[in-house]
Amino acid sequence: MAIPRTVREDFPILRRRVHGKPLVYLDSAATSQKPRQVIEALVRYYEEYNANVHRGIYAIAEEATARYEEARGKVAAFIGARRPEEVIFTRSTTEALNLVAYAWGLHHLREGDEILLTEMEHHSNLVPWQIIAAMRGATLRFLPFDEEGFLVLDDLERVLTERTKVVAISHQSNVLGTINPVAEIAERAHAVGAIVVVDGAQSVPHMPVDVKELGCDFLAFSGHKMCGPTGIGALYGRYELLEAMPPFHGGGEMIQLVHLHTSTYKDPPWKFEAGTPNIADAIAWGVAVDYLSGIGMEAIRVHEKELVRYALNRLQEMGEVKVYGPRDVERRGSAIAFNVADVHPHDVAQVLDQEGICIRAGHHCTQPLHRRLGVAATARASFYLYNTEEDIDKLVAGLQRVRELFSRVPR
Ligand code: C6P
Repeated sequence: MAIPRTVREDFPILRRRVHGKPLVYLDSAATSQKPRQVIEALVRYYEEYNANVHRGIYAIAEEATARYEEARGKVAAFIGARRPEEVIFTRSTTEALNLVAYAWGLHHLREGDEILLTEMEHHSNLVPWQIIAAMRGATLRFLPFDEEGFLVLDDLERVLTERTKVVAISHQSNVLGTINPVAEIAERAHAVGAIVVVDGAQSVPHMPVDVKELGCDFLAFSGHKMCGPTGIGALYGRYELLEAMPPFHGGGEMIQLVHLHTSTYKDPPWKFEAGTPNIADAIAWGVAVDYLSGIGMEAIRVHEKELVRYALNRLQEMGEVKVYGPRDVERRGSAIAFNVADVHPHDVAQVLDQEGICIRAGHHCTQPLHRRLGVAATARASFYLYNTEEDIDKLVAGLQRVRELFSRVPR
């Protein structure tokens, strides 16, 4: 394995037992576990320098401000942004995508304009665009995916036109695991004058991501999926675009001058960070970024590819397990959605839970994707740097147990 087993010692929760069994955490696509370093950074902030940022002129407030802005710099460098000011702290990927949809979309989209999405989008990269499209009289169009779970790029000719103003796509599907060719799509989108919004919720935590290489205009991602705390995420935006955008939320901290009828605003990114931000979590996210960088994103990607290869083989050996999404580990990430014969995924998850194994079951906030697959729900196992082949062996043993239990049910 590319990452030593000892990395698990950094994650206190992995010592837990559930239902008397050691915890096997296979739901990192929903949220990752947190290393001790990140947990300690949260405690340190509250114990040593808890103060509001950009306001106080006393020592601990200055310390909090410096650490908060330092975290912005770390996150910006992590995704290859040209400057820290291109990173806006948000609550999550969801809030980041809503920020672009409202602040950019509401002001640039006109009747007859088109927004191009894919059929594999998470609701976070679909519903905000539905809302804005309805408000502006714009139309949504969709790039389909094929039987293997790859986007049908040949269809770009048909769906990407002079009317397309936004192309919003996920970098990596949270269900199929597919890694989409964002750079290629971005080039085609820019050629027709569209902006490119990338949902990086599932890619940024798992592989090296560089916004310059992707060629995107916006990138949304969440701290909690990459060893950071919940409640913190970011929107990367090209600085010129951020400068031209109106604010998303109004309030304290985002203004320069306020009169009774009008106000002027700060420069990006502060123009988009109204009110007291999520200070502790931003700082701890910076520590998470240091942690991941210390291990190396390339090493994490290699580790996950090995796990996925192993898991796909083991699941295939089982028979009666249908895996959705590509088999080629070079073109997919580490979320594996599957179904076990006709056993409902909730039953699968419940049986696994009794073995201390956490997976997710349901539609994973991708109802249109599941409709396209022709199933109401799937079970999903997802891996991260702390998972091992032994975890996958336990998953497979748990699934054998599912089969034993449900083969007794008369059909
Ligand atoms: N997917 C999953 O279990 P938030 O919740 O805002 O941090 O992230 C939203 C989001 C956006 N895009 C993609 C591709 C995602 O996978 C997610 C979150 C979790 O798959 C929770 S539904």
